[in-house]
Amino acid sequence: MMMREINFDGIVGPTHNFSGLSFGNFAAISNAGRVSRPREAALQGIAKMRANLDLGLVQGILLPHDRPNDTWLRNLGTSIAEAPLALRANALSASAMWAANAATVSPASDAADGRCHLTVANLITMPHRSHEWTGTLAQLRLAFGDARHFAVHGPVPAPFGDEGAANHMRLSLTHGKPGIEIFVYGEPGGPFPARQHRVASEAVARLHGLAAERTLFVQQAPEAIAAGAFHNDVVAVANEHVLFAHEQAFADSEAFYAALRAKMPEVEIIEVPSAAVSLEDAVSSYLFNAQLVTLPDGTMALILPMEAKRNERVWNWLEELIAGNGSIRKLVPTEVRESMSNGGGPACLRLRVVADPSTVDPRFLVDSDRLALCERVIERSWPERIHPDDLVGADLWQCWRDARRTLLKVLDFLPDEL
Ligand code: SUG
Repeated sequence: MMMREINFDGIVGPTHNFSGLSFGNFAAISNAGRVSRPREAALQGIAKMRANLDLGLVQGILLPHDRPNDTWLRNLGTSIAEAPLALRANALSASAMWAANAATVSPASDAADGRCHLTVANLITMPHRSHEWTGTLAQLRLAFGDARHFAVHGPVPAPFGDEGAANHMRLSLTHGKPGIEIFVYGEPGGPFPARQHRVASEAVARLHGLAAERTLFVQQAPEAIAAGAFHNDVVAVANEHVLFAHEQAFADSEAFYAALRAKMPEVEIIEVPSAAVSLEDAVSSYLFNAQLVTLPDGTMALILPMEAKRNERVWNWLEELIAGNGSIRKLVPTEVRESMSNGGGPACLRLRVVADPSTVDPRFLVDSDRLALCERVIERSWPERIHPDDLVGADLWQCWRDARRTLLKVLDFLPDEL
C-alpha cells in the first residue's frame, strides 16, 4: 500500500451566491446581498488544485450537488417554484464546496479494523447545510466504495451537531503511521451557535474504532467562536507532527498541549501569540485556514489565502516563521476570494484523506488534463454573476442544473449516478 494524503477539493457549484445564510460567519453575513461570480469562484478553486498538483501533491475532487434540492423542498411540503424566498436560498446554496465539512476521516492506521473510516457530517446547525449530507454520502460511497479499505458511515443523529473535518485534527509522525486524533467541540452559551457538539465527536470516535489513549476531545475557546471562528480550522491546523494554532484557539491550551505532549513527545507546537496577531486579524486574514502540507522533499508548506498576505502583521509573522528553523518552510498564497467572501478559505475547500490512491474510484482523482476538462465546462456553462434576487428565476434553475450535469458527464459519471 502506498499511503498518501489526498486533498479532495469541493468544486464550486454554479449556484454560488451571497445570501448571508450563516449566522456567526462574519464574511458571509457582511457580504450578504452582493453579486457573486460563480464562474470565477470555480476557476479559482481549479487554479488552487492545479498549483497543488504542481507542488507534487495528490489531488482529488468532490462534485457540486444537484441544486435546487427538490427532495428537501418536497419533504418540507413545497417546491422551488412555490417556496418562500428564504427556503429557496437554502435549497440553492452551493455550500457543498466546503469539503472540510463533508466528513470526518480517520486513516486506516488509526482504526481498530485497519480500514479508513469516514463519517459524513450532519451539518444540522445551519438550514442550508443540513441537507448537504445526502449528496455528500452518495459521493463518499462511490469514491470510497471498496469495503476492503474503507468504511463510510451515515450521519450522527440529531440533535448532535457535527461539522466534520473542520473540527478535527490529526497528528502523526508521517501520514501513514498511527496518529493522535483531536476532536474540537464548542459549548453553547455564546453569541453564536457552537456547531460541533462533543457528543457528536465522541460518537464519531467510537464509530471509527479509535483507541481512547490516542484520542483527545478539546474544547474550542468560547472567545474564538465569538470572534467569528465558527469552526476550529479558522484558528488551528495540524499536519504530521506540527500543530499550528492561535493562542486563543482552545479553552484550556495548557492542559491540551500537556496531554498532547504526553501522547506524542515529538509534537512541534507553533502557537501564534495574540500580541502579534489578534483573534480579529486571524479571522479576517484566515491565516490558519491554510492547507498545511508535507511536500515531496519532506518539508512543510502553508497554502494560504491571499488575504493573509494582504495583512501586514500576519504576513510579517509568517515570514519570520519560515526564516526560522522549524518544519514550515514555504508560504504559498492562493486567490480564493469568492469562497473567502462566504467564509471559506483554502482549507475549507478540501477534505483530507490518507489512503492509497489506487483504492479510490479514479473519477474522483484529477491530473492536469482532467482539471482542464473541468475548466472548459465551467468557462462555458457556469454563470458569470448571480445577484440574490436572481434566485427566483425558473429558467436559471434549469441552466444551473444542466451546467452541473455537463460537468459530471465529462468526468465520466453516468446520468443519475449522483
Ligand atoms: O458553513 N459558509 C460556510 C463556510 C464554511 C467554511 N468551512 C470551514 N471553515 N471549514 C459556513 O458557514 C455561507 C453561505 C451563505 O451565506 O450563502 C456558508 O455557508
